[in-house]
Amino acid sequence: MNSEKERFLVFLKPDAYLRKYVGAKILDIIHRNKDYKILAFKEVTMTDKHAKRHYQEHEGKDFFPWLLKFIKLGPVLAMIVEGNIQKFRDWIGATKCQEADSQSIRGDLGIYGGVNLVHASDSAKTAKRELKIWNEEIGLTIDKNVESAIKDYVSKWSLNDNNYSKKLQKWCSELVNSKKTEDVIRKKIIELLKEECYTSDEEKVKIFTDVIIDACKL
Ligand code: 3AN
Repeated sequence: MNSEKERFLVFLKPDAYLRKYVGAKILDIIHRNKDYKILAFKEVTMTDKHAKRHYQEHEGKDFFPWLLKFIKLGPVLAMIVEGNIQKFRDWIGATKCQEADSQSIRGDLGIYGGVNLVHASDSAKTAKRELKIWNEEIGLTIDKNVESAIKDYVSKWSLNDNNYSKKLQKWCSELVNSKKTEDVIRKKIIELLKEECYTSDEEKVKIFTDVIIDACKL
């Protein structure tokens, strides 16, 4: 097996940032895994320019407007990771959560479609391109002092263990299979997200819910 150490871009997407415990859990798993070394860790709000540059290969596709709305829903947690790209990609799972292996991060903890928690460069060539973009856009670079920032983030958001992944997945599949009306499912998703996101920002929860429901319709 190819165990070559490569440097690549990983970011936890706004769904992982907003679903506080789930994001902290994923960060903790990466951080504890001896196969990977986190060389940079930065909370970033992507601008329109940055998002379009990062996802330029998808411009013009039917899901592109949705993708931009999703990725700007909130901050992302950006990292430079050292390890094996293919192994990391296998661990996060297939792009669409409902098609990902149930043991993978996206299959286990992702909600539906592209609301899939984690981005990771898909090859050494892509990694080079993405790291250049993220360095130019937000100054992402190797930082020797990442340890305490990661530990602080994980300990801050691991206090509660609200993880409603399975329930959220179930409501999305009921919507896709037209088993209940969109109104009923919207209310159920909002209730779950309010607890997972630990927020009183109702508007944010509402927009997040819209993004999830739209992902079910793509
Ligand atoms: P991956 O993140 O698995 O490498 P990409 O790079 O093909 O996937 O797509 C970038 C992001 O765009 C995905 N992570 C996902 O959020 C979204 N996406 C990709 N393909 C689709 C699709 N067919 N429908 C909805 N969203 C998609």
